[in-house]
Amino acid sequence: EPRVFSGVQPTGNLHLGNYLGAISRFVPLQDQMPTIYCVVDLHAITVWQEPEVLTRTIREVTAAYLAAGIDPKKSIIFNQSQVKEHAELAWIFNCIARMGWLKRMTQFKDKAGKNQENASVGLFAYPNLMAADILAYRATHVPVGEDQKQHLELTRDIAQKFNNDYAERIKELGLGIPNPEPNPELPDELYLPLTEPMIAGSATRIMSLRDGTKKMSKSDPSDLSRINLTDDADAIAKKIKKAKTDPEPLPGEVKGLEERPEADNLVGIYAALADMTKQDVLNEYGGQQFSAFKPALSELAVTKLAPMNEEMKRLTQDPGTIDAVLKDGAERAAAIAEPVLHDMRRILGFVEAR
Ligand code: AQP
Repeated sequence: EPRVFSGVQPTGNLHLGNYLGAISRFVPLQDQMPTIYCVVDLHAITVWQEPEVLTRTIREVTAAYLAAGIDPKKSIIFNQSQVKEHAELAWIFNCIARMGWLKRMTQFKDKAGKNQENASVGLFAYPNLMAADILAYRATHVPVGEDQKQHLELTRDIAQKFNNDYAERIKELGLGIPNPEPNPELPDELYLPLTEPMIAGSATRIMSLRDGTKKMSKSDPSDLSRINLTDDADAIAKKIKKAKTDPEPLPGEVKGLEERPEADNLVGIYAALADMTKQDVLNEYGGQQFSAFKPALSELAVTKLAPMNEEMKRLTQDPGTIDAVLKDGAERAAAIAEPVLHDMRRILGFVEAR
């Protein structure tokens, strides 16, 4: 059974990268298969969060989901901490994943910085919780940006090891599903699916507006580096005007964007916002200077983002409605995750209350 799961952390300013790389792509999927979209607050506390700010940001990400067009009747929208199965399964995966696997994760190295000794244990174990988020629903597809690719590979490794370690038990209990990708390294019946990342389109990695070699990020200290979903038209225009570029005009062919990270990024943003390919954009703007391209990009960004910005503002003024969406979503999410955890406890051999 195909099923989509994805999440966004409530950790500050949602930006254009989060929107184009993830949230905007969640919307069409809800008409294709069951979809579960989570506000991953347990992930957020792997680094310090001011409690009042966290509460506000959880509601803000929920508002962004709704304003982007995710329909709470079609999709399940909830925050992670309301469904206790995430934390429980993460513990089980802490015992499946190997230290060596986690030590290879580049995001941990980036986020922990030089002083790894002082990073929280949660930051190190973050990918296990992410695997739990996905596999508590036995989700098969995860739309994310390029930066999450390594974590999704780890999710597959965890599922694979679990399926292997408990192969006999899964069979005995009659809980397996036939392996859709027969492979000599795996048993012919699996309990956990091998999840596929969905990383596609021209916006899988939006870069900082100040440095075309760095990812656009919520935690970049420079606000000029990103377009926030809460920015108004003036702020968007100012940031695009100040965006770093090189002195050359835009090339006519995509190949001409190689070695020009800033130009490549701005063309990619235009393409993603207009739902065009980069080549389409260059067919229109190739040969032109940034002084002509930037105002066109600003206008497009404002047209696309302003209605969402308005709707987010309206929704965040009514926390009661947002909290009701989250509660309803959490109940529907728990109804899927509870039986999965029940099976997992049986597979592991735990004695449950009866
Ligand atoms: N620059 C980006 N381009 C495309 N996609 C991106 N995503 C993040 N940055 C970009 C995607 O957005 C989703 C949610 O991300 P997250 O909030 O879970 O965490 P993150 O990847 O750590 O995001 P940030 O904004 O970069 O936060 P910080 O600054 O805290 O590291 C994911 O699908 C992600 O791929």
